[in-house]
Amino acid sequence: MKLLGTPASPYVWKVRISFEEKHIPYDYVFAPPADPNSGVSQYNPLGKIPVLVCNDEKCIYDSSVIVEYLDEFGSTPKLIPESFEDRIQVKRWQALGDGIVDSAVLISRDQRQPSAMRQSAEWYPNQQKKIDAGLATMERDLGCRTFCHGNTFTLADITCGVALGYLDRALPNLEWQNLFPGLSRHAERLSERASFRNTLPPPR
Ligand SMILES: N[C@@H](CCC(=O)N[C@@H](CS)C(=O)NCC(=O)O)C(=O)O
Repeated sequence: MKLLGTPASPYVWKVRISFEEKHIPYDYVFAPPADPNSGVSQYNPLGKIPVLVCNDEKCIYDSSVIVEYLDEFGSTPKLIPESFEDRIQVKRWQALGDGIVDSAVLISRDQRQPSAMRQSAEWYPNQQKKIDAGLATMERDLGCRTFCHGNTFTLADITCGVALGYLDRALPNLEWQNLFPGLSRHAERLSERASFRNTLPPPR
């Protein structure tokens, strides 16, 4: 199996952590989506990374579908629980984490634009509000627990950790740690896991 992606993409990071947690071997191919020679559009009509190209040349995207695919391989640990209620809650955490990342990617991209090309003044607070409300919900739902959902590590923890790690890299001035001490402790715990350490994107 080969995974097309770049170290800067938080969605690729999420998939790479999942590969590590499942102990599944894979080839990681550096493939910037904007480079027409990267092959990304050939495998994903949407031209986005990550893309998983299986040994039978089947192509899988986006990150949530890839993780679900990987979760069927190997026995433990199960990243997405079997039971309906648990599965839905873990996927809700994923939606929250990915949603925070979506807004952070948009803001970070906009901040790198020349001022004449930047979004309007109303646009920015709207994206920021999604991040703030998303973090507040995560903080509340995590409470004092060790894992985002249930008593074991799941995809909920991966997506939460990726969102927090990505905020640190892409929007370092946000300083969310003091406002959300539970999330801050969880980010610390997650950063000590081998899967997070072995795949940590390089600093910008
Ligand atoms: N929902 C998708 C998002 C993927 C995504 O937006 N990837 C970005 C890189 S961070 C990308 O490939 N952008 C190129 C483009 O939109 O043309 C997922 O979870 O895989």
